[in-house]
Amino acid sequence: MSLTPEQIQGLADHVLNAQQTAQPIPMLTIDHPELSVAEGYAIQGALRERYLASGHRHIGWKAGLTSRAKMRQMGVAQPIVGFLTQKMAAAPGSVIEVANHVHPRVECEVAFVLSADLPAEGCTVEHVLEATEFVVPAIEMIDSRYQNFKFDLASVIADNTSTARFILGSNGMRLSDLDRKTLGVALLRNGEVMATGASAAVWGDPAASVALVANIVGSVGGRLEAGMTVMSGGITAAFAVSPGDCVSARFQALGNVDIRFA
Ligand code: OOG
Ligand code: MG
Repeated sequence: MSLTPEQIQGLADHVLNAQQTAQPIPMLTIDHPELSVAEGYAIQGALRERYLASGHRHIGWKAGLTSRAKMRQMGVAQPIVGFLTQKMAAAPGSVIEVANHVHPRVECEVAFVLSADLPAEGCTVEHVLEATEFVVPAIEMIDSRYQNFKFDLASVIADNTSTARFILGSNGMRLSDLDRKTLGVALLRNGEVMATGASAAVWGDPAASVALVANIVGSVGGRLEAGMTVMSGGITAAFAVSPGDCVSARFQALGNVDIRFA
């Protein structure tokens, strides 16, 4: 690493300030062109400490950039992980204030709820199938804190992979009752279909994406634990939202999840 521990802490404060004030900042690699993936995760870890110190509970993890649609949209072709806390969750059907965010976008995902810990190394699909209690339909509202929603790999990792809010549907289903690779989904904004997709778009199998998350998290010193929620990654591209918008993700078999914006 080329950054000092003080610089890592300083950059975590810088990103946190952008998140809290909803003011866009240039991506970190403008001032630190050598910023590495490991340093990105070190900044994300320092950011997580700040969240936990202010009353957030760490309740899960998320995959980012696990589908071609997302990689193509963002111009970054490597999967990444971020952390989720209880205060980032929004109830289905509730209202999110756009003004609290920089330039929010929505995407549809399958979320996994774990009943057992996953290995931090060598995690496979079989481990995930065994450890998954149920899956739920989900919407993630991402919000890059970087100007024009433009970033590179290290910068987006430092910004907790654009994590802002997530909405879990109430209809939990066991994986054994689903064909988890061919779940169809339509993402609607104000009744208009913005995108359609199938769950295999996520790393060939959303359970494989969860295994990937376990291994990446393990490589940076964390673990996917029993009781945690894991967002497996956006199936389609993400879409911008404005005040007044209603967004609905309608999944085959899993049902719907809706959120409103003001
Ligand atoms: C990075 C986060 C990506 C996903 O599901 O792929 C993500 C971004 O697109 O801003 O959450
Ligand atoms: Mg996502």
